[in-house]
Amino acid sequence: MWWIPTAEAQSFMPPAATQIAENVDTLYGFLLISSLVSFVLLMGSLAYFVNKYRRKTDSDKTAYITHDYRLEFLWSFIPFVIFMICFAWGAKIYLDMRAVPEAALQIHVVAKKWDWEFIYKNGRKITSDVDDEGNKVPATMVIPVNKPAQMIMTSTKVNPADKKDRAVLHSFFVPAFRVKQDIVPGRYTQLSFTPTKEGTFWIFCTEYCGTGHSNMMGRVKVVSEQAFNDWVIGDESGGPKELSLADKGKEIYKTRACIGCHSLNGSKMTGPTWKGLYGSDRVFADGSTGKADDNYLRESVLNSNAKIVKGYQPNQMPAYQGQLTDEDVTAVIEFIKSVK
Ligand code: HEC
Ligand SMILES: [Cu+2]
Repeated sequence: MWWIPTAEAQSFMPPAATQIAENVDTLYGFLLISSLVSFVLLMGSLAYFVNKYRRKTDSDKTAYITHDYRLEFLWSFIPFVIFMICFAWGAKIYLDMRAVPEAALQIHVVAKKWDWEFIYKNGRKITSDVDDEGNKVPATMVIPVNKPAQMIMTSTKVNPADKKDRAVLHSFFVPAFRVKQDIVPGRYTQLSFTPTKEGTFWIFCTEYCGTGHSNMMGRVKVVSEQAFNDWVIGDESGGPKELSLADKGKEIYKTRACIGCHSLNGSKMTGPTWKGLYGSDRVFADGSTGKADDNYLRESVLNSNAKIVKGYQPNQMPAYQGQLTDEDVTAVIEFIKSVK
């Protein structure tokens, strides 16, 4: 819109590289301009009335006015309307931001003190590196332009075996995308966006997380769909073949006894089948209900007694808390997602 300064003109904003970013900037422009207009109107009328009603002679007397319903209504109602516009507009953008587009490219984001790790479904793990001069090369996620991407994020310990270490809060922030989401140990949080510009953009941690916080940077590289496909294929042809996340999960399914109680073909064993489990509606023994999303599955794996599926017995499934690493759990969930 002509009355909104462009991203370049608002030199304090990085270029907008998603549709959401443009919507955020438009709302920001509206807030800026409506505040400016209100400021000028308010201060202008203040100056005008100060001058108009100033005491001009010694015998001047101010009229005794207690209130004016019409004025009071107006100065409450007009700001109310402006606030409601901002609220509705902001809520709309917020909901658009939270909506997970169908068929989004899912990437697992792991935050740990003090670095980023990106894990693709095919098992490719991208970490930071050090160049010949000893400088850090930030981990760089690659995604295709104009395709929705969904981050499934969690924070883990640097070394899962270290009993003293703790995972801490982080937050994933891509200024050019205008998206930001906290990352919490012990659960998954999500964020999705559709990049509209090719280029390389910074990812910052924006939750103060300790001494290495200021150096906790990553990058997201947005490339054409063709280049992205080449990148994925190039990955599969060269180097030692990584197991995909789902295949890793399948290994765990077989080697960690899940297979003894959970079928993949829909039949009922000691535990419920995994067929079609992901995303399905669950009914629990206490009558409550829920959806089998990433966080529910995580809780079920680590502490299955937290919610008992209706028709099954508590205390059957061993607690895997401390037995499986965060990465194992993510792999198992990817495997469950693949059992349709
Ligand atoms: C000794 C049997 C047994 C083993 C071994 C077992 N489970 Fe379970 N599991 C159950 C039972 C019984 C339930 C249903 C009761 C409940 O919700 O706790 C269940 C529930 C679940 C659920 C929730 C399923 C739903 O339908 O909502 C998940 C997820 C799960 N198990 C994952 C696993 C994983 C992963 C493993 C292996 C690492 C595993 N289980 C090993 C018996 C088992
Ligand atoms: Cu951090």
